[in-house]
Amino acid sequence: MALRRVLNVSVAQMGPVARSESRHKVVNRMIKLMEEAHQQGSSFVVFPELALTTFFPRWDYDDNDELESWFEVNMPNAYTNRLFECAVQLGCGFYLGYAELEEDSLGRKQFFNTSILVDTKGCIIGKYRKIHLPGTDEPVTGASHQHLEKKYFDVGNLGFPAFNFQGGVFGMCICNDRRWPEVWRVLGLQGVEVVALGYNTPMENRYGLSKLTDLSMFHNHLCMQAGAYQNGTWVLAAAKAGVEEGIHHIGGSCIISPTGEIVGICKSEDDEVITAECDLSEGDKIRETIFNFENHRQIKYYGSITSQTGALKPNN
Ligand code: CDT
Repeated sequence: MALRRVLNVSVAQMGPVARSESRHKVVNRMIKLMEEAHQQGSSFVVFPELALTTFFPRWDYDDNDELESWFEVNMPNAYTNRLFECAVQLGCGFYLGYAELEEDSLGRKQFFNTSILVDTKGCIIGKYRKIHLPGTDEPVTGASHQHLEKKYFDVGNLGFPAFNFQGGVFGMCICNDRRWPEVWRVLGLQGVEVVALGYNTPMENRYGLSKLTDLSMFHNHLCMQAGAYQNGTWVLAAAKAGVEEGIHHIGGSCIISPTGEIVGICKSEDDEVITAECDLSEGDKIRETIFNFENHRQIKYYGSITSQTGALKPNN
């Protein structure tokens, strides 16, 4: 009989982080959340995208030093060390989103919106750098707020790797990535059983598509529930929620099962932990039947997915 592989996993939603809030204070909040996850019997906790700071791409910076101050050059570092120690003490691994500055031997700098998987020995066993960067590379005149991820971050250069972790296969993505089916399928093709992700999603998006709160939340869950079901994977999604520096971000952090059902959801827009028992084999049935990739995928008809970016209308 197949071994039951069951993990207790948590999502740690975070309330707003002020522009003036020190990393020291933010890490204190995160440690409290990790302790709560541990009390709930968890061995893995997911923190949001850019968890250590406010969502800094909402501003345009004249001063390069100020911009670079939001980035981490080393991980772990003097601020985050305590998180890594906590993982060891509590036997609780984690997913952490942060801004990463990488400098090569010639002093050339690259900037990434990054997430890592940390195990219960306090070791980084996986890294992902956000690929679908939303927003603009120049400030938008007259906008209520900026979203300058395209200006401040390089497109991730690690692909969508999956990792053997805690007895299962784990993948990662970050915020806007979750809206793209390609991400889920590339992870699905590596047999992921858990996808961890963090997000910062303004309630009112600047394209005017989601003026209604309901629609922002609906789209948030829609894409993740579809990704879960179509690839037979658990999804653990952590928001940075609430009104941060005047911008309202949705919460709705959740745990989604491989059937696409939401089995746990945060009720607040503040620091909050939810936990679920997650049978890593629960997606097997889906992956062996309706989404048996080997049996049903027809790759000779999927070429445009990788050869073409924009839509080309038929010319008849
Ligand atoms: N952080 C992030 O990726 N947020 C986007 C919204 C961007 S609106 C310009 C998201 O997909 O939620």
